[in-house]
Amino acid sequence: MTVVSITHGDDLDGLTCGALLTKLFNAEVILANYDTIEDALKSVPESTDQLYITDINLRDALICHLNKIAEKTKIIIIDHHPMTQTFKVEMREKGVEVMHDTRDCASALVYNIFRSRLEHDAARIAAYAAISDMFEDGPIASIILDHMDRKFVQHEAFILTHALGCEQSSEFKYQVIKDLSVYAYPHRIKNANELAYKQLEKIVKIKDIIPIKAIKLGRLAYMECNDDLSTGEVANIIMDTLGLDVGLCYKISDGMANISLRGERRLIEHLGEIAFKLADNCGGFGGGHNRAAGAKIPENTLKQFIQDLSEELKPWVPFP
Ligand SMILES: [Mn+2]
Repeated sequence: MTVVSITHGDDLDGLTCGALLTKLFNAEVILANYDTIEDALKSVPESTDQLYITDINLRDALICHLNKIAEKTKIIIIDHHPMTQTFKVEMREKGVEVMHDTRDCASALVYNIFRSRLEHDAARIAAYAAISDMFEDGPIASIILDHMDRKFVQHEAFILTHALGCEQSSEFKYQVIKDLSVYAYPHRIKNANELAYKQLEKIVKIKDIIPIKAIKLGRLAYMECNDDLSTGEVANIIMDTLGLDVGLCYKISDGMANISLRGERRLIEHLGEIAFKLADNCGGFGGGHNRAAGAKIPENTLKQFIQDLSEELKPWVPFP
């Protein structure tokens, strides 16, 4: 049986899904992100028996591509990003299996579905993803983590998270998938420690720049980043450095702005829902989780997007 896995290639949750599916089915893993998902779907060979799509927020605009694949291939979507009802219904009508839960990370969902076929060590792989994706409190992840040496598993998860923040080459990502699929310890993965250290140094350097470069707007601060850090990482560091509720970071390429939003732990607003709505108004697309979201919009609408976002974030009222 030929199994293909299309998974999010930009973070550890996506890579661990790929690793578990490699372990289970010897799947051929295709790494994708929101820029490349369409091409990834088009590249699925017609001879594929099963296609797993994990940790990717599938937008309604991709339904036509999925329908075409579903004619020949069994598609299984396992994800935790908010999903429209239209999407779920349309997919299920085409025989696509949709396993969706927003409470855990995608890798914990994959682990839970196949746990009877996986070794005990697979739980660690899902735990790394839960920690990295900030889904430690999910119903599956919390049970897994309750039985673990939490400090050890957290340290391993963060070595890998930071290493991946520093080294985004597909060569390194495929090495990580291969090693995790045989339950390697992250600190033993080639170059992982050195890369994690390098990433921490990069973070410290960007923290020095933020107070000078970032612009504050109510509960939000924003900044462009053109270096080799990810917008998601920088958005988090903006929030951290300035002590504000939401950090926004963007990169411009080909007339489009790629935006990441990160919010503080107790944020009341849902950044994913806000990003979905505002990006749609701008003629782009967006979405994501409560405290971690993203959008891609035409560059000339960026100012409006930021302005609208600051208005969505009502002035914070301390305990009434
Ligand atoms: Mn995820």
